[in-house]
Amino acid sequence: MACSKFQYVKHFEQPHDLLKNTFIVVRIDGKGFSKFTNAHGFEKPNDDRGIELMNCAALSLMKAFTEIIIGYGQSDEYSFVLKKSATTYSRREDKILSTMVSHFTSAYIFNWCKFFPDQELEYPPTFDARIILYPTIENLMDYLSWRQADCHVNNLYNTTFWLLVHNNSDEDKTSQEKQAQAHEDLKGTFSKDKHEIMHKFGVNYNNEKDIYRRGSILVRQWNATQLNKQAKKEKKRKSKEEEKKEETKEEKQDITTKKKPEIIQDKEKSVIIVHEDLVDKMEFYERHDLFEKLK
Ligand SMILES: Nc1nc2c(ncn2[C@@H]2O[C@H](COP(=O)(O)OP(=O)(O)OP(=O)(O)O)[C@@H](O)[C@H]2O)c(=O)[nH]1
Ligand SMILES: [Mg+2]
Repeated sequence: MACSKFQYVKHFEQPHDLLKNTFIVVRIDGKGFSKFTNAHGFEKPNDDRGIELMNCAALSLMKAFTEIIIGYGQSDEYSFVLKKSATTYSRREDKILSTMVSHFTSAYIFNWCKFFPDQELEYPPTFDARIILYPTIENLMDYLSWRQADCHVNNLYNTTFWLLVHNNSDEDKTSQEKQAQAHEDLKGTFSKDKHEIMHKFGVNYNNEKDIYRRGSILVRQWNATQLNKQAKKEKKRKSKEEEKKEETKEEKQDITTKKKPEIIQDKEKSVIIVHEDLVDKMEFYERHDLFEKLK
């Protein structure tokens, strides 16, 4: 009786289901990381420990959520792409968003001491998150291109900026003043000007590490069951093609004696990390079989 009196409040909850047949992108971003990275002595402009910790947290998330096919990370942000047919939490927005950002944050904190053994966490880092739905693969590819182009632009700026600051030998200037000077020097400069400035200091931007220039891409691998399914599908497709061509007896023979797909050890949760160029690069998606995996 007492319980039923209160039950009506449940109806105030408004769960929202994400539109079917769309790619779900979850983007997580560090809150106030300009302050957080300063407070924890991160190297400027890129701290390998910080980048590896972000990648470790992302990997942990991708191991927990097997419908995430791609992760893309740079600076203090990570995007995760779920396949179009994903059914994680029945596509409930609040569950997906809150659980993923919570998992990422706790993995970041849980693994902190592995990457920063000499630096205590001064206060708990926080991440925000949003969900964006993309209806077409082209939209999704443009989204990832946009994030990687952002990484490139920011890294080009930051690399030049810190080179100017670190090479400013004016002893009367404080670090703050040197930074203000570098900002001033870079105002209105184009990409080619920044390359020239770097060149003056003997730095060739193209030799900077790929992980800095392009960020990190985590790509899910096929598991054994999927691989075998793929191989069968491919075999079927090929034999259909052959039928159409009215192949010769010899060709038929070749197909029927073709080796059975190899049984590969189950690597259900395996993910690889690459630092490739994906801006407008169809071949990136083809090389990693992403058109199939993202279906
Ligand atoms: N030194 C250093 N700083 C980093 C590194 N990666 C990220 N950051 C800092 O993190 C910031 C990320 O940018 P934003 O997300 O726009 O800034 P934010 O302070 O986190 O602000 P909000 O996201 O709006 O809360 C950069 O501007 C840097 O200050 C790194 O490897 N080294
Ligand atoms: Mg941030």
